[in-house]
Amino acid sequence: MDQAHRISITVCGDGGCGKSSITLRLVRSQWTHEYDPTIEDSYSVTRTIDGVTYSLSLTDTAGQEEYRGLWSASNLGADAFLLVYDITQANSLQALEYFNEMIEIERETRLEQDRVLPVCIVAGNKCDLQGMRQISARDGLEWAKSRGYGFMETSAREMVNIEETFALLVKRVRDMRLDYERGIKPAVPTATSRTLPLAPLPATNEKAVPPGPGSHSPSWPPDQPRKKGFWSKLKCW
Ligand SMILES: Nc1nc2c(ncn2[C@@H]2O[C@H](COP(=O)(O)OP(=O)(O)O)[C@@H](O)[C@H]2O)c(=O)[nH]1
Ligand SMILES: [Mg+2]
Repeated sequence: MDQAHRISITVCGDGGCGKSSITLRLVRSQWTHEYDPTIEDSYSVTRTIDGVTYSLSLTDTAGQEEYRGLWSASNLGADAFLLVYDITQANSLQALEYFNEMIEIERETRLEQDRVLPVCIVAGNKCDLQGMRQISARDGLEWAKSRGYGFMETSAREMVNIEETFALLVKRVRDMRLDYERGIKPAVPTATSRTLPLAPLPATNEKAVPPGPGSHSPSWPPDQPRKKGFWSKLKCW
């Protein structure tokens, strides 16, 4: 397979957010409860997106603070980063700042060297744990959007948006490379340079907007129990 169809992805985020679970779900469809948080591992998997087969190499990093020193230059050299946080841990979105700072330095370096810039997608994981939610989808989306990154809520446990997240990532890398070949070089990624939302985000608990006049939404009020499949309808930014 030629280089154009190879994509390297670094999965990062705080310890316990579900990096290994997400990675293993994609690679092996496997769900187990505990993975050794100290282990950094790499995997290869192929996916066909829009008729083109890509070889993805994923690095599942060891996210806990004491192991961050193990982050190698090769992790930062990735074509794309999946920044994972845990929607049930209030500080886990903030923890992405650490990784984002490294990625921004990397972006500066690539700009200076006239290389293709990295693509970043943010994943708010554990969206099956609605009752324990600490970070609203809106806050996650805002964090991502303000940096020009894509956004998804995922559940490795329920296998929600796992394939979709990686498909989005592959498409953005593909588009970024095409732009680069055509001489289109964004100085900094901006929210407006990215794709528009595919669908409105579902009403989150605190900021639901009532339907407009004449609308008879059967799902109003938003607090009523949600039907199974709700999260599988959650679209990306
Ligand atoms: N409920 C739920 N638990 C999850 C999910 N993803 C991971 N976990 C659990 O969260 C813990 C940490 O997951 P792990 O993948 O080891 O996180 P890592 O340290 O980021 O690699 C484990 O107990 C997983 O079973 C998810 O989507 N939903
Ligand atoms: Mg892990």
